[in-house]
Amino acid sequence: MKSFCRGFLVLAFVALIIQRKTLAFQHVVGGTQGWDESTDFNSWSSAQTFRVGDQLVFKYTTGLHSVVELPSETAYKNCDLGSAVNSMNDGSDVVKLNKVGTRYFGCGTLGHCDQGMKLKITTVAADAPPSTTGSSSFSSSYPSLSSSSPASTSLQSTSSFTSSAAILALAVVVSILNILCYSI
Ligand SMILES: [Cu+2]
Repeated sequence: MKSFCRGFLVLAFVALIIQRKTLAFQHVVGGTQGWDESTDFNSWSSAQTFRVGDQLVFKYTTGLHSVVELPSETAYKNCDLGSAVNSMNDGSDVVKLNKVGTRYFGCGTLGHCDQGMKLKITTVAADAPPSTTGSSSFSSSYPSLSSSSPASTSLQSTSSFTSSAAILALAVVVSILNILCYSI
């Protein structure tokens, strides 16, 4: 009975580690201000760690703005919307960050990109350490679990919160199993 219990415990730990590594985070672009001319996208993006598997969500009023993906640093700097490689206008546009590298976005509405409504982000490997300083504790890599930054907590989406809650629940289950195993 004891060995069975220990075996199950190991499996539970493995499940916990796997889920931790595959957790996708949704970054709502611009935070609570969303995709808007008044948002400071440089300061928003510098506070984020974008990882392979994460998603960007552009939230804005349909018709007022749009999202175009630009192919290069030059196109980004010059707001060369004619070179766009992708464009979206649903008001809640999701972009999957599926590989390491830099990506560029701008608003497709005339003049908005030139006013600064553009975003440049760099995606790092899924297991890369967070860009912001912090301890290497379980919670530091993901803003949704961090209590030190109320601003980033408010950025979390429902789905990333659910994933984090699931991991916490699993961690609690593993802890309980651990206690049970040693008390048999
Ligand atoms: Cu716009």
